[in-house]
Amino acid sequence: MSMHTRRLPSPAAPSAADGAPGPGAELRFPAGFGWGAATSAYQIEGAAKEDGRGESVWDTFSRTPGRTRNGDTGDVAADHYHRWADDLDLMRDLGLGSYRFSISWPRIQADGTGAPNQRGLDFYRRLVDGLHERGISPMATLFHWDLPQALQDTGGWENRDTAYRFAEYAEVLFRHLGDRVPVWLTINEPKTVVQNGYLEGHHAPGFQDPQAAYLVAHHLQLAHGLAVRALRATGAGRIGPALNLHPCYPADDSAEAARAARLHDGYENRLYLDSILKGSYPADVLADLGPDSRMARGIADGDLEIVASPIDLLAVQYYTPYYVDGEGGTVSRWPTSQADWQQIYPDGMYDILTRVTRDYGPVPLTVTENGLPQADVLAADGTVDDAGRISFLRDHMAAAHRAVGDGVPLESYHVWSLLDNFEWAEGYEQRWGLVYVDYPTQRRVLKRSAHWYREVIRANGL
Ligand code: GCO
Repeated sequence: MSMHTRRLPSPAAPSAADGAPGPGAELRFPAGFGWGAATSAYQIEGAAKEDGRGESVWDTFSRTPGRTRNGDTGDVAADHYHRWADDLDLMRDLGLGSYRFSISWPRIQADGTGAPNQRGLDFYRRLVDGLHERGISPMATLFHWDLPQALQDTGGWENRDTAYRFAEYAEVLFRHLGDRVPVWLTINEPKTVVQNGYLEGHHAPGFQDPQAAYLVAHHLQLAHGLAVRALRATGAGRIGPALNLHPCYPADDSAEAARAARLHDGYENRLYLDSILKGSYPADVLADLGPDSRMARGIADGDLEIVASPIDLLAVQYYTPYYVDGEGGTVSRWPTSQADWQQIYPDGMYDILTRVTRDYGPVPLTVTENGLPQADVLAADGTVDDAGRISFLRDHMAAAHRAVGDGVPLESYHVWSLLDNFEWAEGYEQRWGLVYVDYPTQRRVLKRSAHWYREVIRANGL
């Protein structure tokens, strides 16, 4: 998600304290609230060439010189494909109630079509069974960016056909795992594929083509809707999209900044929310793209009804707000994390959750990602002291709690991420995990934040 921002002086201290617990205070979450952690297949599994797995666009991209930091790839990653049982034990020890993971499409269909690969299905069957054995509820994402390369070779998400291939792949999974996966998420962050993959080009497939980008935005949402329909046809579980949402604030009091922030919100949020929850793309974004855009020409009759197929829940991923100036540029107002695109602003969590409920009605919400990267260090005494992550999580959880108190139907919260992992173009330098991964040995070490999170889960609050 890297953004080019310039920095404004902070007008005031971050208002994380609003709603955060004072000394001795307790913020309890509703009974049954789900505490979880999230990962994705390419970022943790490794085993890139095993058991019939095909190539994905991320294999191609990360193996292309100059595309990722230090030339890092997901070939080995956190070796979760081999260490899954130990990783599940760690999750149980933390007390997780929910585990959000993604399924690698090229493990299920090496070329993205046709008969499924039994060994790929077996891996996820073992994983899901292992979760149930440990009392952890599986939440499976169908697509977290690892498109089979063979489908990219026929146009990838620019090709409308890919949406139909996705629905077939989804149906394979619903048939094989539908009896034991209660919650499915369709497409992870369609916007990031659009912006990073097709506008800025620093994610796979690495293009800089605005016309293609918004056609891709439509096809990803068509794919989402087709998968929702496939689930209804085959029966089991709940389903929804996973959207990264960003509150967009005017950077100053001018009318120009207000207007620009509104359009920015259209591209960041309403382009995905209005379509899925209201059945129409936002008029301001469509007007801005123009009537002859590839996207506008790519919307067939009936598509929006498919996109807006009723969902059971909406997964929200929150990392950062945007401040938009009168020229439509973004400016930075709060301290950033190790990721220069991430401004630390916990109130943004409250704002985005309450806004979704206010504007789109009481659709059940789950936070499926929230977290921050640090250059965590394994100390000689075997500990990893990530105090910054603890305050980040505490402040964001407090903001989510405040939203629940104001009527937001939030049912669960997942930290990004369970494990340190392959952070896309940033390779392994940024560590996002609750659990430290010592890559040379693949040893896992619970960071201080993991011990802290275990107590949050036990208390069901802060
Ligand atoms: C995303 C993805 C994750 C990232 C995380 C940190 O939001 O980019 O869903 O795969 O690793 O968000 O950037």
